[in-house]
Amino acid sequence: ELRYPDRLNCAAELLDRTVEQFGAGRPAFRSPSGEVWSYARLQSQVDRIAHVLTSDLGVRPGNRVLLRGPTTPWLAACWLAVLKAGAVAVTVLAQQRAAELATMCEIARVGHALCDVRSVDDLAKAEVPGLRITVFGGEGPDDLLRRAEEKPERYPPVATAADDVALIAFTSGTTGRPKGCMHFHRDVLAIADTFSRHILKPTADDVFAGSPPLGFTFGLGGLVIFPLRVGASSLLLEQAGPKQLLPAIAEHRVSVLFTAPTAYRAILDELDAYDVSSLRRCVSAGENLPAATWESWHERTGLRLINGIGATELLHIFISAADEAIRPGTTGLPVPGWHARVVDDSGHPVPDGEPGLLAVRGPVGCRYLADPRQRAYVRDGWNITGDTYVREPDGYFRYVARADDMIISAGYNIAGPEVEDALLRHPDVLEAAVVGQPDELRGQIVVAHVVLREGVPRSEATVAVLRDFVKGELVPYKCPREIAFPDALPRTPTGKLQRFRLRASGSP
Ligand code: 3SK
Repeated sequence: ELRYPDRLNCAAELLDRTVEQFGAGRPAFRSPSGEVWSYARLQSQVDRIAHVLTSDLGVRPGNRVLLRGPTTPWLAACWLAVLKAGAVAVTVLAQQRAAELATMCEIARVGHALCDVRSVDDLAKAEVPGLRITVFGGEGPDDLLRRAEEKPERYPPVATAADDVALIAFTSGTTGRPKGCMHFHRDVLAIADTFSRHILKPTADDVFAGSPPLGFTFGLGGLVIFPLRVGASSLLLEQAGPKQLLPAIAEHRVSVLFTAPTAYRAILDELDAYDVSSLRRCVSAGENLPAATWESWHERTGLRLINGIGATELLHIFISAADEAIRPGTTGLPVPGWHARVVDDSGHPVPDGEPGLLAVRGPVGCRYLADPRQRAYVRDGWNITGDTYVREPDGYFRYVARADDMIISAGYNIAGPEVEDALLRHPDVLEAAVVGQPDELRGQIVVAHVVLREGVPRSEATVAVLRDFVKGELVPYKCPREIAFPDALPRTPTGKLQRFRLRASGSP
């Protein structure tokens, strides 16, 4: 069981405690330009920003401060400064637009915002009553960083309680009004002391990098919290699409990589042109990892992809596996410190081998801010994540589908991800999404939306080839009746597939 002192400031632990333990001279953040921030530089920048917050801007412990901008050391420094000052960091994505930002500010009752100058337009357009926006990275005399230069180098952290709220992270899932999830100071350390410590097992020599932004807790954990907890360094990439990741890995000798299954698949094509021999841990989360992608990655790199399921509600990953315990086609086992089971609609465990709802409990729990959906998410102390899973007799958890994404066709239950995995085994397929479409006769029919590799014709002949291929992999009733060939699949800014958009788009 994890034990933390009653008084705990997680930013002070991640920074000051790490410096005490590993020294101030080691690299903390790197940027693609080659700039390196040592822990000493990070510490003084964070402390100076904390002074600006409290003495110039009047931020008080418990105040909510919105953070917005591309992934840079400055954004990470602002996040640490807000927490050190005892305030609450409200993290949002740089892609979120004025209307969404206004809703989130209203839900979280945000009074201050620290915003990269390049992301300020939409925030200003949101016209949030009473919001005080402070820009960083600009030329103006009031720029946060200019003010910080004049402040003392040391800031004594506010002695927050371990269960004071440290951050509010928003999830909109794949649809609906955003929900603000509150997480405590102790939760921030708990994700490092469970998933990272037991699955990643990082050392101070590791170099972390990846694509999820810091406004998504997958990225916040993987690119800031986990490396700082062990005195390692993190390469913060503003542009982190498949095209930027490979050269960055090669140039900066990245050893721990965080990205989504589709990115692993996309970078496979370019892999031969780069030296990725520095990689030792590759984490896939945010979406289901198809076994076909795991196998191709293993074949080409010799590395065993670490699959994981996480949730903004629970801050980070709670089921996963490491090294030889990894079993392709499954997510893994509850991370040490976490418990998981599969239950029916009334919360009773279902037998192993049968599908049901995933229920988890552990050191972090879901706490929606003023939202009645809390009652549906937390039942009898278990967090119901909304995923359908099977627990195998040996205790491994296998993903089936999002609970509301199961396809029921002519009385058969069909999981879209299983059909997607079959499609992805075909060499012409880059991405696949399989959904149910209403049908008078069968209730629903299986429809596949397939992004083809460059040069493959979008023809009836390709439809026939893919249908035949799936019939060779799965029982025929799972074979898509219809196949569409879009240019790309609709995704949320965090990379999650928006199946509801595909369902709404109708038959191809
Ligand atoms: O939402 C997710 O899928 C997720 C995955 C890993 C870590 C954190 C999150 C929120």
